[in-house]
Amino acid sequence: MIRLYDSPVSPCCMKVRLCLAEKALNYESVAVDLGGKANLEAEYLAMNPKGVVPTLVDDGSTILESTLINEYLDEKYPGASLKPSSPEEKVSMRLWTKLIDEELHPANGAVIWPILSLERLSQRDPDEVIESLSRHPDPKRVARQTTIFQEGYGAQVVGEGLKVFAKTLEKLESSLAHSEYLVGERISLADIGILPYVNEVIRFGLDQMAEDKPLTRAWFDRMAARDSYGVAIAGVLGEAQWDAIADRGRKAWPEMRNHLS
Ligand SMILES: N[C@@H](CCC(=O)N[C@@H](CS)C(=O)NCC(=O)O)C(=O)O
Repeated sequence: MIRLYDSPVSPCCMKVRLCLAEKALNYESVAVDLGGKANLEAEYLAMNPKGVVPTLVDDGSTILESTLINEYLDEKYPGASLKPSSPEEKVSMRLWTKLIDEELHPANGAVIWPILSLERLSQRDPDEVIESLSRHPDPKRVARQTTIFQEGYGAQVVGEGLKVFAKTLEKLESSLAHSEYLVGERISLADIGILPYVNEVIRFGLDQMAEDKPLTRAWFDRMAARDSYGVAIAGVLGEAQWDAIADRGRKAWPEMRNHLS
């Protein structure tokens, strides 16, 4: 049985759940309570030394890194292939997944983390929050989260992250002028990888960023109409929880938007 160490709103976990759903694979989801720092407990760190989700355990092997997990699942299991067939298109697909790993996901930590966390953290003792943030093994993550906790949405790092999101939306819009999907005419790991981040823009109250991106909106609607979106993304939270997140994003947007002017 495939086991996924999972968290509902983590885009990296969404990406893996989308892949599992597209390949119609059964799996057991083990919830890792990120708010309660279960990812930093010794038992979890022994499996995933970076203290992050997802972790996939399959056939006695532990597979880390969401992009590699999706490549692994696609290689290992039959069913619809989620990679294009030509070597050139495989490179195009991996340029997208590389962009996600190297730029978009780090930016996500600056743009989406505050929407999910700041309100909750602001109700706690600040010294205790800073101590708890400092326990993460990745010093860059600690520095980023601490700065955002102290400076809020005006922090420079939030602006830098937003610019990465804006640049990615531009790139999506121009790529989608040539085809229905990011690489060629069918869904691939590139679409699956980027969908959770576009979902955040649209459903976390930042939808004004995609206002002038009709092709990206139409691609999002096509992706959201698939069964995989329902099980891997939409269905993991109740409507009231989605609305509450979107509300926080909408309240933050006027301050966030200043970074883009
Ligand atoms: N490169 C990793 C990144 C994983 C990652 O950053 N996961 C986040 C959730 S999306 C996490 O576990 N954060 C825990 C924390 O910040 O304490 C991957 O793609 O799997």
